[in-house]
Amino acid sequence: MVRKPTRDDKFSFGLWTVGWNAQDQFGSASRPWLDPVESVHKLAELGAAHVTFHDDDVVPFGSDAAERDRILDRFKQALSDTGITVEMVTTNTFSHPIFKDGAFTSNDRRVRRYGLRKVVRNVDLAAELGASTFVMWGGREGAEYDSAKDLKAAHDRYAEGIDTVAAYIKSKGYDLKIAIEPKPNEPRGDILLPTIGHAIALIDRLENADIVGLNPEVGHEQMAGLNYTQGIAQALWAGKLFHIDLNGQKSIKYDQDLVFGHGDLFSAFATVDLLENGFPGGGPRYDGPVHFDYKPSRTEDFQGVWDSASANMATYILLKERAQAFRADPEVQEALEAAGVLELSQPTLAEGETLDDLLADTSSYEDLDVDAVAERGFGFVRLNQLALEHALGAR
Ligand code: ASC
Ligand code: MN
Ligand code: MN
Ligand code: MN
Repeated sequence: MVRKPTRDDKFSFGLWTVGWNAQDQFGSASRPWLDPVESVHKLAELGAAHVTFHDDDVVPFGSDAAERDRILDRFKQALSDTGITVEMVTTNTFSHPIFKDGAFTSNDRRVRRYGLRKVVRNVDLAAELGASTFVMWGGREGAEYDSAKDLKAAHDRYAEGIDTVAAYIKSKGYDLKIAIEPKPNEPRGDILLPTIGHAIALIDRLENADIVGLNPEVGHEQMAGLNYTQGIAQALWAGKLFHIDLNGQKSIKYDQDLVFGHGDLFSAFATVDLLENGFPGGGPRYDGPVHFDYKPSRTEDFQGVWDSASANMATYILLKERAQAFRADPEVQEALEAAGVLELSQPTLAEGETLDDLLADTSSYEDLDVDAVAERGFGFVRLNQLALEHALGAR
């Protein structure tokens, strides 16, 4: 039996996830789009605490001001009726054909100016609804052909766009942070800021870097063959893990957007262990919402949609319980110790010690019995097996 989710779990869902009509490259919709109001009510019933959305998920692209107000009033009513809150808002700068060559980095300056206006308008909505994070997924910021872009100018324009929005947030005094979501490819052949590391490097060069961080998605890192836990660890270390998109992916292929844990389950265990228990030696922690960005498979009817929403939460709860048991197990603590995992927190140079001191320390080099040191077994396999047995509930 899995414990039922509560608001304290801080589970959050994109309205484009459960609401998706399951249209793909090769086939038409297998379900109708869901009314966001219905999704809010159903997610509340299932135990979620928050929802997130792209502007166009709630207000159809091209709606006039009166229609927009009417739709938003009805949406806000659903929020107040259920107690569901909006923790993150993002902008759709990828669906309409105007964005076919990107928004902030389109070669067409008219598109860049339009895209910036669309994003800024949505920042106001995010602030109005009390969101704390504003995600930017540049799905169309990229190219299929290397000759299609001046890549230096593309990075200049990307940085200009993000910095302009960040400056706007500050000028308005909004309590809002921007979180960039990397993805290596799809829908573009190659997308700019393909991984967490690329995004961190760009953020570092921004004028308003202090309010810009990351929203890494499990599957997007795994599409690049990377380790998600290691990626979010670096983001945490850099003070940049502002938000997360949890889902499932089976290796390097198209963006599968499976239920969390339905891809690489053991990697998901490591992710939850880090999110819930932090680094073994302490350090920065993630305490934001647990946000799922997945897609209920095209094979599913509405029962399947809600089953899949619940599955994300159930899997997270199970992994959290297993990860807590893992860390609490004295045998694991002993194995962590034996493996040197806790030793890594010790600075390589002692406090006050200089490199000159190290150079003068013959015990660290000249007199070191390197063969004896090389004999140490780290016991990582035993530790990993303990993790696996905890993950499987065998301990
Ligand atoms: C987002 C986001 C994604 C994409 C995708 C749209 O805002 O985080 O991964 O849009 O879900 O289908
Ligand atoms: Mn995805
Ligand atoms: Mn995402
Ligand atoms: Mn997605």
